[in-house]
Amino acid sequence: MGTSTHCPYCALQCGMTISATASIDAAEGGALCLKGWTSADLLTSPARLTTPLVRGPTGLRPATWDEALDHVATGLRRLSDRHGAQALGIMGGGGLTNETGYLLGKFARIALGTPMIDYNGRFCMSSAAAAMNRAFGMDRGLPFPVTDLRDADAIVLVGSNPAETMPPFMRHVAACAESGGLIVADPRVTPTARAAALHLQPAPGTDLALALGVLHAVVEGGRLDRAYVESRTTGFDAVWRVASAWWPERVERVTGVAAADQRQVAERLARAGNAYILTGRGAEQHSKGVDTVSAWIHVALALGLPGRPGSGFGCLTGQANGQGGREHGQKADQLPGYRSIADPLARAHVAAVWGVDPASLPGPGPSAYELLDGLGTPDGVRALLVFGTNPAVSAPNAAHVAERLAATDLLAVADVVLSETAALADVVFPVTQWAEGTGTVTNLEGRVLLRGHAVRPPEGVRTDLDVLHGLATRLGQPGERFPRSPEAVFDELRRASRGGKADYHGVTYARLRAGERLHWPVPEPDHPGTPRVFLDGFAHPDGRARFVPVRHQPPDERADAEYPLFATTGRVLAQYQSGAQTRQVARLMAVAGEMFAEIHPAVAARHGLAEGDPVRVVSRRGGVLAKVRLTPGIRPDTVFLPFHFPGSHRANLVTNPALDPLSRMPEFKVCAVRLERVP
Ligand SMILES: Nc1nc2c(c(=O)[nH]1)N[C@H]1C(S)=C(S)[C@@H](COP(=O)(O)OP(=O)(O)OC[C@H]3O[C@@H](n4cnc5c(=O)[nH]c(N)nc54)[C@H](O)[C@@H]3O)O[C@H]1N2
Ligand SMILES: Nc1nc2c(c(=O)[nH]1)N[C@H]1C(S)=C(S)[C@@H](COP(=O)(O)OP(=O)(O)OC[C@H]3O[C@@H](n4cnc5c(=O)[nH]c(N)nc54)[C@H](O)[C@@H]3O)O[C@H]1N2
Ligand SMILES: [Mo]
Repeated sequence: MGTSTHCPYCALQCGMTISATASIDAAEGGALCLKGWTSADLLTSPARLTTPLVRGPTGLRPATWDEALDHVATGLRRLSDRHGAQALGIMGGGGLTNETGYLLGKFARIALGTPMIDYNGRFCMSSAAAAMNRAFGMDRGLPFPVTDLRDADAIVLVGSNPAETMPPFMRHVAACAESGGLIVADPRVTPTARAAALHLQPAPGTDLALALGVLHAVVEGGRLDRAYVESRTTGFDAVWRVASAWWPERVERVTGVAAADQRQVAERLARAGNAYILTGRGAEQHSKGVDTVSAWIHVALALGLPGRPGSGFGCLTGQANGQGGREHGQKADQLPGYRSIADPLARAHVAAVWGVDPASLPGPGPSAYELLDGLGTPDGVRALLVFGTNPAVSAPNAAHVAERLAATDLLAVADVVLSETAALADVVFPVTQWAEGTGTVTNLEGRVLLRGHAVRPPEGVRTDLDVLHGLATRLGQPGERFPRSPEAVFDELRRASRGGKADYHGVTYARLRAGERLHWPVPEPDHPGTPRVFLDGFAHPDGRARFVPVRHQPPDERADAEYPLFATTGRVLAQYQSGAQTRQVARLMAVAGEMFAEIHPAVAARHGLAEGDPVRVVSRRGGVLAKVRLTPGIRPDTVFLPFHFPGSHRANLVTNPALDPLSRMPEFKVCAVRLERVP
């Protein structure tokens, strides 16, 4: 017998049981991927932090909890007195529980009094979220249960590689793939693309044009669902004015995707009884990520898919709590319940729950990259608290970001291991990880899960909530405002989210413990939850979905004689994110222990590069060292870099921090590079 919990990694949140010896079994008759099976290795890893660390003359040294908390609280007070509260900032993460994310937002706004808080979801779901909000009036990554996909006749995956990034998800699309209904758009032949009947290989950063071509083909083929467009949407004409000029042959010249294939996509979606379009980071992590997602939403709307049982549009959320992490206030512009911090009614509601004057709440702050870029500058943040993210590796333009992190007057990091960011810190708080604590996460379909406390944490570590409580009380806050009990925090979150879009008021630990499957919104404790939103109407006041005209634009950086190739970045199965956790797991390092660059054999030959050779991939910002991996399945103009490795192997040494104007998402997925041989 073991204790049941959920995997620490992706947004699928597979159930598992852990035995006393920290071995793992899959729960719910499910499967687990390699990362899931080996996740307990980290619970007992020697890399685990168990003592607070404070920087002294010779580097980080062990300290007591009181010393570490006093040091940070004193520094926060001093810097706030001297430079104002906006000199204090927080970076949070979408892997944190709802409780921690909620309390981080509250801590920033009322214990620090600063608008300077954002989180790593800015680098993840922000473009998807902005586009879903714009089109549907609400952002729930999958507006339907993931199991609905099992009955799909056609699924288009745009820039998503779930065979590596959510392996158990492939079970839900297996039937569709077997019957020839899976379509994948990716510049590489990924394991996901191999399962597809039709693989489109667009040039990086051209997915918006591709969507315009498919929309054109839908209309040209007489497949527009006029009744749906008229009764359930607004704005189609303005969108068609743009798309009418993007006939598939023109789109082929921009994207490299054959006009016939674009027409195939339109035809297969239109002919399918049940059809879905889903986007991943490949389409979204661009300086025009929001418009790109919008363009694909338009294809779905033209075919009448969203809000129809058995069909739909969705974005595949990434992190364990990537959905809940973007709902309860650790985002710069947000208050709990997916409320806007600029909305007077929202401010009044949340201020009442917090027992403060609404006028005392700061307004919206800068986005993650802007916050990091400003660290240590006269108007920027001088004291940064980091919870659940490792931006020294995962932020774009990483050499610059690491420099800015080092330029702070005070950097405090709460983590489970000495991440590359923690290694730069003045104070490190060793905290509990997933199975060692209790808390809720909200999975990719908007279902709230209680992650049980399954194993005892090592001596010396505390929870994220303990750290916030310790700091808040030292800053003069009443202790009961920052509870240490996850259930107490959740009960407050329920009230704070009440009446908001992401309404958790009816979710209770008792219901979750009893095994109820609750998808938000859940307005009241007797409400059964909402597995499928949008069936009766969209979340805009008029109940309609909105077409918003969007235009194709080339990537922020063009290829030229000096930088003739495009680099794109992403993931491999056996590593997770910045690798802070998975690089500690020997069984994963044995599979994917080394930085590589996927390069087309013809391009490699032109550069005199062979399999396994060291290569420097160089952009206008810097170069990354990697081993050549000859990859016939990648576009010859494209080089693929995984971003899981540290130091000189960081893919983010080359990435472009050009930001989407709406979502402030950086252009992780395309920048201009050249290859240099390494003697
Ligand atoms: N093993 C593993 N699993 C993970 C994670 C992990 O780090 N490792 N991270 C989790 C998180 S937080 C996230 S967000 C998800 C991400 O999950 P995915 O979105 O599936 O992951 P990525 O590898 O970032 O990108 C997907 C694909 O986009 C392609 N791509 C690159 N540029 C473009 C482009 O311009 N257009 C198109 N159409 N495709 C492009 C890449 O080749 C890649 O195969 O995975 C989650 N699961
Ligand atoms: N080039 C490139 N860069 C990317 C991307 C890309 O596709 N390409 N993808 C982006 C995306 S989608 C994402 S989501 C980000 C992810 O990048 P990061 O935010 O850096 O993600 P992680 O490596 O998961 O970092 C989480 C940190 O929190 C720690 N941790 C784990 N559990 C806990 C906990 O309970 N409490 C606390 N306090 N800490 C904990 C982990 O040890 C780790 O150090 O990277 C982004 N960066
Ligand atoms: Mo992500």
